[in-house]
Amino acid sequence: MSFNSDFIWGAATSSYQIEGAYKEDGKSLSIWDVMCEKPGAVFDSHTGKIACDHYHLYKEDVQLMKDIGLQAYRFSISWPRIFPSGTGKINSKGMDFYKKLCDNLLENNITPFATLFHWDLPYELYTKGGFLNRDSTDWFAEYAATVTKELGDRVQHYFTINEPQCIQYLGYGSGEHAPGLKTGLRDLLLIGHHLLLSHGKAVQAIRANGSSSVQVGWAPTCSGLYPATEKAEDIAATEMAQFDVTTEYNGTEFNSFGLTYFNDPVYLGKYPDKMFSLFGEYMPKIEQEDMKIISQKVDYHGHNVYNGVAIKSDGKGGYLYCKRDIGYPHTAMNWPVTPECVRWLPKNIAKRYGVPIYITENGLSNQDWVALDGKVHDSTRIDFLHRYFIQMKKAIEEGTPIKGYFQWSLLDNFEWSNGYKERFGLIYVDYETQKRTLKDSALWYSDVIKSNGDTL
Ligand code: GCO
Repeated sequence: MSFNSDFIWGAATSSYQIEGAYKEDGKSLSIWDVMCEKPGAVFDSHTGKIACDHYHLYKEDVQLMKDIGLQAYRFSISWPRIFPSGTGKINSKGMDFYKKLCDNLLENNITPFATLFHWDLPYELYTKGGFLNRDSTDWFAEYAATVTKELGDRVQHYFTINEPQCIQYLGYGSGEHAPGLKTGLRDLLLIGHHLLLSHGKAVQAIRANGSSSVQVGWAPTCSGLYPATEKAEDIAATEMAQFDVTTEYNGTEFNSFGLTYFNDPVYLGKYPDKMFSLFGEYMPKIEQEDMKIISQKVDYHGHNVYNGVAIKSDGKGGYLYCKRDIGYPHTAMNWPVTPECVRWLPKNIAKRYGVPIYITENGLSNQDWVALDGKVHDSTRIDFLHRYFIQMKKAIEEGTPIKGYFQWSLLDNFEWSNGYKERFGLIYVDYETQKRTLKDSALWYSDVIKSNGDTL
């Protein structure tokens, strides 16, 4: 068995990272617009004011997607374009942009997958407490209801929230992301709970307001653990590690990057028991209906996965994280290249939660430039994707229900605190001229799509 005939090959982006037009047509500022003004917050003081100017160039970008042969496109909607004040009066001009984008995608046979929230919270809502405020769950539900009603039949696939882990920890723990705060454990756990509740309320809102066949899930991330060998004890140790809750991650005191902390509530209707034993009195107050709302049935699970760590058994019924080899392969952003994560993580997700899965992000930052012949020869990206696709194919052959794959990213774009330093795109963007060039990897991906993976 290979990829199913209905397997979906796509690419992904997010609003703040590509759109630009930061205060056009009634859009208000998001927390990222404000973060970019903070000295030292973003590499070389880059901002998303113009980014890839996708707001104006979206038709050209859709044509490029068509040239590559993408079957689906995952993009996100900018909340401050729709609701400049965060709630209340809709800004129709902002909404029109997404209607036109979706119409254009559909005319070109590209299925839109819309993410409602990829981190660009309206600044005005931040001043009201953002996700620290329980009201945020209702603000988000109102926004979700409005967008799905407005987009109607155009969009059948939604993701509520992208990477709650990063919103919570990078935004409010390490402060590396907007709003750039360093709060304590109690606040982090409270934000986590409000993100979960926001997701649940948005699922309800989408079902109540979207088209009759609308489908919805969310798109978290986590490290994808894989066994050091295929010995049964290492496979069992990997599962144990993947499902575990720990306090520490990369030297932090709080690990929001595990799988089960954010996903057990959504799929099993409860936090892992270990959350209570580890964090006890710091856990948020859980109101009576909360877990029921959080665990609304979803249609699929989206997962952003880039890398992971090899795990082995400690020989005593526990697990050990393996040290990386000296000189291990890593990307321009220093992320390790670990293709096995796209085989084992989805397998373990499906095992624990029994849900169909979309890989909603995967890819790498590479040192790309336009060569003397005018092309972009990103052979490293081709090799990276090839290795990851082989592992994804293995997972599917083993029966893991992966329904589609979205490469991150369609375009080189604004990589948060790294600004434009990192290039993740299948398409090279010259930020001075906004000229786009299909990289070699885009052409290679195009062949993979055409053959539905048979060329791998
Ligand atoms: C994330 C975000 C993307 C990033 C990408 C590369 O995973 O952090 O969803 O916006 O750009 O992952 O870091």
